[in-house]
Amino acid sequence: MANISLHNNDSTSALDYMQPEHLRDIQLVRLQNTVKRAYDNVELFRGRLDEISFNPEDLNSLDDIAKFPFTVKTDLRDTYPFGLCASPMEDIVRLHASSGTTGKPIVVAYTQNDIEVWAQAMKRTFACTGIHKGDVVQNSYGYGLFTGGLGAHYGAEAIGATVVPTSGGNTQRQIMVLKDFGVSAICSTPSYFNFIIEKAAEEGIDLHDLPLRVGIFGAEPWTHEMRKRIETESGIKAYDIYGLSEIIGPGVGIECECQDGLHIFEDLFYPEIINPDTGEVLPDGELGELVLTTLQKEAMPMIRYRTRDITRILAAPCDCGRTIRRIERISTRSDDMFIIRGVNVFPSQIEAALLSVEGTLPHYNIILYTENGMDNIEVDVEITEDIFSDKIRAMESLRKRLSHAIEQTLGLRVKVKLVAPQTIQRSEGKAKRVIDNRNK
Ligand code: DLL
Repeated sequence: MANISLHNNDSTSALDYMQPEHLRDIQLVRLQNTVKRAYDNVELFRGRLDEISFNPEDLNSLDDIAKFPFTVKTDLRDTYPFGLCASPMEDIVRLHASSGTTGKPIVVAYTQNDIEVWAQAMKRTFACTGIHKGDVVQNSYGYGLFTGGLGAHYGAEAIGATVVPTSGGNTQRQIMVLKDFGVSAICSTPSYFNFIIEKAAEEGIDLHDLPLRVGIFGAEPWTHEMRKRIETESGIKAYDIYGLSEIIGPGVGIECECQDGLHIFEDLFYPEIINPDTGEVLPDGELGELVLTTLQKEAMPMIRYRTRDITRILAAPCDCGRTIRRIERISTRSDDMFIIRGVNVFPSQIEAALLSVEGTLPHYNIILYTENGMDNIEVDVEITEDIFSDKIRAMESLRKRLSHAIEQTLGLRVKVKLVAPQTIQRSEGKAKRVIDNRNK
């Protein structure tokens, strides 16, 4: 193995253009270190590797990874709060937590080195979107236990940009900052940016007139149709950013200027796609669940973590020239799916159908309910003021077009309700659009 630098602290973006053999060499050394660290310091990993009689010293090929058992979210819950830590508490300089809908959150820990690796991952993330020194980055991801705020913050500083740490919420102030501080890039959830667009319009501000050029949107699923809406309404280029607390936070993957899949920083995170039902590893190009192994995390190494996020690896070279592979935009999580009258339905399919029809706004709710023992879907969608104040006939015609578009996509008839602008609750972070009232 010739002359491989295992430290990515100085030159960053060069790592995105490595020869695949070079990358694999780096991945193998880092995987060996990670597995050894996990085995030596984390009871759960040691127990699982002992169970399959695997000695970390025997790991000599990347293919060995397929032998390891998966790690799942309940492993973090069961070992709450620090059971998966591989570093002593005095070496841990930061804790974050992901809220989850029920029970205890999952807690994630970072050493100083982890924080630096993360900042470099986020620096590369921003570089992919053309953000550079001299840009003013408004960071509207929540600061706090959520990884979005501080994750993006350190990366933007690392690239030399000016960060405005607005965090989420206080939308009027967000707009003032956008307008007055020469902001050229914004980080937020796509749903929150939609809210900002709407509020700005109410104040008579057209985002096309501002220096804002780039949006870094993620932390929740969004569709191509939503991207088109955002780009048209604001005149900016909207990039999809992916990440999860268990692996590091934001900075696992990002789109480049081609906006055709998200590059994964493969020297830091080893991706696999599996069949979620059987656990079998699938070849590049096949749709399945993304499984990630951290290659440089110290405080909380993660081996074969099942993300529940559904995607595929796009192995074809990207036109941008980066050699790190891409994953397809994550349209759904395996646990977001619901089954209605025998049909598998993903919320993103409904979003795509709704936004393909003119006259709708990107604010909607999906309500699941039971009637006469049958499960049904009602989609409440806001429509533009023009249509809302128009004749009943125009509204009925729009409602029919929407029902038709959804039926075409799902193969299922659903109830569509047009609601007045401003009726649906806006989100300042991750949107919650599915309301499950079944059997209530
Ligand atoms: O959402 C980290 C993050 C912050 C990512 C800011 C991007 C920007 P968690 O709160 O742990 O971490 O949630 C992770 O959110 O497993 C996905 O299901 C979902 N998710 C994150 N980014 C995307 C995306 C942060 N671009 C979970 N598209 C993940 C679709 C996403 N889903």
